[in-house]
Amino acid sequence: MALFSVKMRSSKNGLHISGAERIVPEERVNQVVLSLLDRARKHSRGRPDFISLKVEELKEEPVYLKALPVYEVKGGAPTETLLEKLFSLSEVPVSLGLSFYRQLLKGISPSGGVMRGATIVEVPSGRRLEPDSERGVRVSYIDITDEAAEELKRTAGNKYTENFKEALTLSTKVLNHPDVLAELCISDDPDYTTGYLSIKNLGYFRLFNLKPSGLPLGGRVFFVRKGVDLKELISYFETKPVIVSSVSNYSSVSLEEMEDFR
Ligand code: PML
Repeated sequence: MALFSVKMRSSKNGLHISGAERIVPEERVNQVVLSLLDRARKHSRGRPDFISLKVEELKEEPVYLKALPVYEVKGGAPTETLLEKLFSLSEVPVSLGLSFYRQLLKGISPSGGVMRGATIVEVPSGRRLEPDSERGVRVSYIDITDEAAEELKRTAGNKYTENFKEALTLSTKVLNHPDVLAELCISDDPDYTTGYLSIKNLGYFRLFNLKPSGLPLGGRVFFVRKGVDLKELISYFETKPVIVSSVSNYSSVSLEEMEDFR
């Protein structure tokens, strides 16, 4: 059965308000278009004066993936201490990881603001590889099945948010690329202080106070292996359809328990 990508983005006075996408069978396209339209019009960031809806038949079969395992990082220690420990479990040098964490909090675009897409960082050199550092690289053609989303809601309980579902879907696609070692994400929504670090072969680590409340800065950093085929990597992020069709565990981990991941 033919599958369709449905994408929505909205803005006001040229400034981005919201965006979302789905991949659905033909018979659900009308319903999904209406629900994305509804979502665009009721966004907490304000009433848009521009909404774009794009419907497109997929030209290739999607890859079906199991979501990354999720670990809620228990608080107690300073955020940088938690990140230091997590980066030490990855192939990203701790000093490089922390330096990009600080850059995200300061505004990582050349003009000192938020990038629309992600930064790509070569490990271990720290060289930025994204062709346009103001725009960054977008990850597109992603969705999660209703069944997997329901299961995620059940396992995450009161820690579930739509932002979390969408971020886990995106990160599952990103980490599935063999040359991606880790992804660091801080929301640019001033009120959303939960972010994550996903680590190759380990999972998605949720950190609850990754930035101070009220800060309108953030973004995503993809840490990649030296020698990566950049053209192929960007094409994978931007064009390969991926559907998350099942979920893994949702559990919590303390600073001390992180040692068990070694
Ligand atoms: C975003 O705003 O796009 C990032 C959302 C990060 C979600 C983190 C989480 O709740 O696990």
